[in-house]
Amino acid sequence: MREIVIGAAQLGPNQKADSRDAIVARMIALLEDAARQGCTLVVYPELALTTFFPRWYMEDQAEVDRWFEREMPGEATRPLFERARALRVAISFGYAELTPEGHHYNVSVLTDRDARIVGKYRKVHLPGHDEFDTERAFQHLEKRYFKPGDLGFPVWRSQDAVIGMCICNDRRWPETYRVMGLQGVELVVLGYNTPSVNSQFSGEAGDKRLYHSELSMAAGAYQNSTWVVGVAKAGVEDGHPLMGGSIIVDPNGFVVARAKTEGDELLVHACDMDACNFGKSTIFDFARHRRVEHYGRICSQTGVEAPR
Ligand code: CDT
Repeated sequence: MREIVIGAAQLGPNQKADSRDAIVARMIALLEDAARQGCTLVVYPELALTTFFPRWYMEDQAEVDRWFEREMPGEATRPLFERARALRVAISFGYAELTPEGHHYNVSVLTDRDARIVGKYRKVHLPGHDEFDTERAFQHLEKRYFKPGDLGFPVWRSQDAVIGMCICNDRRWPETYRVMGLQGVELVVLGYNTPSVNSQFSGEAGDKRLYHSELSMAAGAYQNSTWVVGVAKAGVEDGHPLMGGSIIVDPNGFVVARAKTEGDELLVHACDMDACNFGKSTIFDFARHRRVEHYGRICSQTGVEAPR
């Protein structure tokens, strides 16, 4: 048995006016609770340190840059890293990264139990648009503020498991999980900020949004025989509702823990990495069953080419 007790630390809303310090204090409170319950890994949402600022159209780059971190840990996040090191709990969380070269990414990091960063992931699938869209009920400007990630979907061996990360919209794409699956991933951790309604279709709300989120993560888990931990930032943020629905999914695709609220909430589950072995050696034994000679389109084509 290779067990990791994992805490999925859903965050309630972060308002525009909330300081990084106040948000980090909430993250530390969840960390302390997780440590008391025996967790050795705590997963937080995408852009955990701020409001989901891509909902706001900004033209002034200085205004944009104040949502970004230039170093990690930085001044505001150092207390989180210090507490995690003292408690010997690894953490993974998302934030906006501004590199020394001036590039902007939507990223997440994974630490070991000594609070050393062992992995960084930069979001590959950026949803939304890059100019103000008058057709939408609200904006989703990730394509304006971030570059697509340039690190692929790496995995890392930590806590005797193979761990990978992705971020929010990535969870809807089977390619995300399969690229990690091909590296033997046993645990995918991810955070998300998903509006409760579709900005382009007011008829799509609530249950349907939650269903698609869960469906995507459960399918990714089952088809790659991996644990998936998906953690929301939820609740009404700056007047805009974000859905909750944080879940922990086992390698058979079953949800073993699910958030009940849209606030700060910790889900805890003891995840046995050896539970991945059966699926990986039978129905999803990639080496025996995959037929790459028929998969060429997946890497050579983006849009649909339908017959005339
Ligand atoms: N943050 C993020 O990626 N959210 C998207 C919303 C897509 S609507 C443009 C998601 O897939 O949940």
